[in-house]
Amino acid sequence: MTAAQHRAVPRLNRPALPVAGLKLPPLTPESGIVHLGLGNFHRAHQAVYTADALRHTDGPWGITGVSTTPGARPRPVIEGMTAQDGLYTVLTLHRDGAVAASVPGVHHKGLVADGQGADVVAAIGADTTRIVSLTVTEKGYTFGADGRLDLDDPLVRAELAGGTPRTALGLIARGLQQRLRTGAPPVTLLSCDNLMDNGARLRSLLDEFIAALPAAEREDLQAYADASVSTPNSMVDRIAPATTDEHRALTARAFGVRDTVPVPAEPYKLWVMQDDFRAGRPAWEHAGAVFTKDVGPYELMKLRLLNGAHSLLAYLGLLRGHRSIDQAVDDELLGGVVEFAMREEILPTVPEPDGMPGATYIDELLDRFANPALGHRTAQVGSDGSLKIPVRWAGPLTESLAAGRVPRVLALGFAAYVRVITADDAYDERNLGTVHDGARGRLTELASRANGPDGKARLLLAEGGLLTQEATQHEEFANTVAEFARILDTHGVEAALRAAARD
Ligand code: CS2
Repeated sequence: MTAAQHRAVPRLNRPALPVAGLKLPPLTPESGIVHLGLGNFHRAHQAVYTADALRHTDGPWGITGVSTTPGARPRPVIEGMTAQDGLYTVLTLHRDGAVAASVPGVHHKGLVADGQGADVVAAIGADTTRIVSLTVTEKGYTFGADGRLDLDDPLVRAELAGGTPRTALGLIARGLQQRLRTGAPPVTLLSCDNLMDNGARLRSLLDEFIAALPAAEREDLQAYADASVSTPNSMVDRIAPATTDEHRALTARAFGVRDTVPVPAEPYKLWVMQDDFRAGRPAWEHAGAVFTKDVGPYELMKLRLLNGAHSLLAYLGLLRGHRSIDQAVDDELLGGVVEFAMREEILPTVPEPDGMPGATYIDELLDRFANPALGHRTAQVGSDGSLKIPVRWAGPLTESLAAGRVPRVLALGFAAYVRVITADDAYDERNLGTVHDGARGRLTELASRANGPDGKARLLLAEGGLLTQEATQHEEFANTVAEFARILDTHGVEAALRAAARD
């Protein structure tokens, strides 16, 4: 399809539906959910579960979507959705090339945190809001290297002093303040990010935010948060890569609508959460969500095996010149080494939730990673490693070392991360995409103080703030990381992978 032909296809909006099997979803009556973080993950996960739930039972569960991307325009997602009556297409991409599409149609309204902070606070504070959910990624929680609220962050400081908020914590705290003032009913804060104990984590960061407010504001708000706010833990899972022009063209070609903001996603999805909702929730169980008291085992399994292996494939894949995760896992040497790490290094540190045997989960993961239709970029998964590695690798590493095992592939993964993060070109000049990381400057500066690749890896291990003390102070582990850093530098990634596989 030429660009002119593409422009001639009707734009996705309510009047354009139904078309080619895409149905017009019913307009939900009320916006009971304010969602922070309008990225692809939310749009392919919670929005889809909510749309499915609404097909079974009515409810006031429309979503006000808040873009939390900082900075000025362009904001393609919110602008595209606004131009399309809040609609967008989810493209489910199967391994064999088959494509299915649906339009969730659950978003009522879009707001931008950076510029419309007061409106977002008003939405969170509204009587009708029952759930405030979040997919703001690890960095959206504004914690520092010690894991606590970063009181040195200029945004956090300004918001504590009364400035219009735009961070997730600031928006929520001010929204709760409004609820307290107006006597609004209780509310649930639902974190859907890849953080261990994400609900409890959100709660403690919120408590820290409230504790740092001026005395006159602090007490009542803390009492309100204690009495009227729940923060269930959840495990979320669906691979939903970044949208490309190919996805836009596919939507036009296969479904006859021009959508500037479709979301590509894999067929698999899973959502496990604690059933602790203070003011009701959509009947997500109709869409396959699992409710359980203890989400911990599911979180550990998913964060360590899926996300942990993803990060290994990303850094080692970048070094091998692979642009996407499927290419990385298809690379026999690399795929084999990562599979070994999943089965032999990570799995022994993971509890198996009921009905989810680890070995089967690994089989499924290898199949999901190998889906070539996703085109999931190694540079995308490799971005923000400074925040992801502590969640994904630190636990398995620390527990293996405590049990007397030195996980060699994870050590190689760490050396690979150091190499990627300290590279001059952030991988953009190699046509592999840019690896973004807010800590790049700090880590590169730190590395510049050491000599040689092994010295740099040792220093980043010791002082980079990425792993636990138990891991950073483990001599044999540090020696293994340094050895791999040296092999990567002198003999290349193939030799390093062979060395990791051999011993
Ligand atoms: C990925 C995740 O980008 C990343 O870091 O590991 O986004 C992953 O695709 C999701 O967690 C899958 O549920």
